[in-house]
Amino acid sequence: AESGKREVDFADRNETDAAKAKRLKNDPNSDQDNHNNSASENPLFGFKTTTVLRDSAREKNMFVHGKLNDQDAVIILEKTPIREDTLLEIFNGSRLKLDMRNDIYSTYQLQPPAHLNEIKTTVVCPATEKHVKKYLRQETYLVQETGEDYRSITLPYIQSQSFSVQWVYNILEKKAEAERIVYEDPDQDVGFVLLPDFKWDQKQLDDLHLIAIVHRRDIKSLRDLTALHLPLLTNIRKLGEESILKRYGVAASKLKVYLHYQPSYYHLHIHFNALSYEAPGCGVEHAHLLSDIIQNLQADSQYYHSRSLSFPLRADEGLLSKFKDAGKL
Ligand code: GTA
Repeated sequence: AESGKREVDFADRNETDAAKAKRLKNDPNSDQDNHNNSASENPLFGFKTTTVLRDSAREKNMFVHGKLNDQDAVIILEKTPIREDTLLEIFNGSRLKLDMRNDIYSTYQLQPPAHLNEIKTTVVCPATEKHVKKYLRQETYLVQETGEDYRSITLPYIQSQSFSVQWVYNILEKKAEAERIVYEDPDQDVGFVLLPDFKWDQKQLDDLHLIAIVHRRDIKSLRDLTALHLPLLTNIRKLGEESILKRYGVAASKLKVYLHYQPSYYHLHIHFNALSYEAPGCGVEHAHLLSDIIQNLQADSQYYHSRSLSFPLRADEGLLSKFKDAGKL
């Protein structure tokens, strides 16, 4: 399929403008630059932007809130990394427009073939107010939560309002993303499903990101873990690392394997990231290395029940108000 794709691109590049105009007149849909301009071909057709929640010129992404068929939606647009295996096509198959030339320096606007100019697009629709807040750029505050704070403040809050984990159950029940599963241990006690995180487009290994979702449905987060869960955690580490080595050729020594606290989704899942990749949420204030968790539980079964844990909260997050109301901030 790959060589077929290349042939089409080369053919397109050699086509004269007159020949292209003739081909498009006979079949307007034959041009790869043609846009899908109806709702049936393009589910984003007619999207009405309400506000840009955040954007970053450095990360080359934009989080947009708006209406899609009268429903609230969040759309995340993200330019994808340039891949080494596409360089030949970029250099030989692009249109170039000179911006400026000075001595040995020159800059261009390069238009690569359309398939190398994609924008990774994530759609959340219908989006709840909580989704909109999650993606809005905001001040964050570091909270220190004791075990008692967890039970009296955090737990009642997350029980009353947290993101639905329906997407997680869909994965475990093979109702969604079944074809993306990289590995599954079906054991209902220590088993899990390993699959690419939806932030990873799987086109390059530099930003490798998979998640292991446990089959058990009774573990919300790090806080629920005790030494009884060690067989589950060591199983995920061992089999997760082995399957990533087998599928992607990435060794355990090139991975960071961690849990978020607080997570967005309260069904235990473990992140596997390329070591050198600065994934959103992998900083020290948010991520706990799986190997540290295992050692802490080996030393003290109640470690995560009793210890204080720190985590960042966004300014308008309800949980932050609860901590403020309790005089903890
Ligand atoms: N395969 O349907 C799904 C799915 N959903 C709904 C979420 N995930 C999914 N994966 C699959 N299919 O890594 C993934 C998420 C995330 C993990 C949940 O599950 O991509 P978490 O519970 O620890 O949540 O992990 P957390 O910490 O909030 O992670 P999340 O959602 O990645 O947000 C952290 C920050 O990352 C955000 O504040 C935002 O800055 C950034 N971010 C989120 N989504 C994107 C995106 N699509 N593109 C770029 N940046 C993003």
